[in-house]
Amino acid sequence: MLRKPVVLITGAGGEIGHGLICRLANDKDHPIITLDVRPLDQALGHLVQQEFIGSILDTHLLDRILVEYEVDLVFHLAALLSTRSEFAPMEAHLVNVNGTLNLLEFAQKQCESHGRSVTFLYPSSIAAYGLPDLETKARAGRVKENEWNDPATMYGCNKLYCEHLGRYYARHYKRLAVESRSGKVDFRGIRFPGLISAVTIPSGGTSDYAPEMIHAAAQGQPYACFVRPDTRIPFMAMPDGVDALMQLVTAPHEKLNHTVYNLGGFNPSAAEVRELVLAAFPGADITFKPDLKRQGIVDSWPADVDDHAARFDWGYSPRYDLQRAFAEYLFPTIKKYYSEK
Ligand code: AKB
Repeated sequence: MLRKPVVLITGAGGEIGHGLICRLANDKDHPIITLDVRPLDQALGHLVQQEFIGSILDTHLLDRILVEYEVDLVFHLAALLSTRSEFAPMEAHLVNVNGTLNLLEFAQKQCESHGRSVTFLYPSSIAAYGLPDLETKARAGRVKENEWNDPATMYGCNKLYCEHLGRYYARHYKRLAVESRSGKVDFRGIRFPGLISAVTIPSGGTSDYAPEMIHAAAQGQPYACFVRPDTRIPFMAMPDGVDALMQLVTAPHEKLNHTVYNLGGFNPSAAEVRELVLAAFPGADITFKPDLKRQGIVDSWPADVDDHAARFDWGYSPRYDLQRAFAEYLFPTIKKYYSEK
């Protein structure tokens, strides 16, 4: 029996996976298989060829997938986010680092078995940066990929290290072997800012205050924001995040001068997000009750990122600036979403 060529998405039930499955499902050339610890929502489950329920730490399960399928493209989305990782750093390291290593090894074995390269898409994060204080953060402005790589969270350390692991598999894997085995895994990373989706609510992250504020207002629930009003980090609308992943997949290898790219979208302060939410949902009850510890994490992330490299190398060009994201995507989609629930 021939193995079937497919795309593998790990952590498929998460926020990015949700948007990505809907997008990839339109493309009949790319049947999807997924791996997640929890079953997918029924609506998503119908869009995929096979759903594996299990952990990225289960190497027997990965071997089974290797035997059954030819994978040319991996979206490795499974991870514990920053807030959750800070409560369980050992578990975070296990899932975020060992899990990623398992998937890189899986991709390498896939290449060696079907003889083609495997494109490996890895969502890194602005958490890979660490600014020591607010004064430095203000002075640093839009940070470049190679600046301030001193993450102050377990999640950020995991992301930065896995970027390096990806580069190792792509360029140096088993460099002392008689026959070179590197250059088979085509690792491509994106350092995502906070992502805001109109149809899913994040959990376990520290950029969650913006989407939480919007979704609470849309449901008529009060919300106490856990960061100060002047807090500023970059965000992007989920459709732009999914578009970017798809664009980076198809970018010609020779155009890519980096293994990991910053992406920016817009970077409102928490107070500016609140104002936009109040304009769309007048009377929404949004207050500020900073949690100093979570605040410290967000304060260590840059106020904005320099995404010139992505724009230049593979034509990244987000559809949504701040106004358009709220007016044309978030508010209409969220209102419809909750009215149909
Ligand atoms: C988190 O808050 O942990 C994530 C991220 C910025 O990577 N949303």
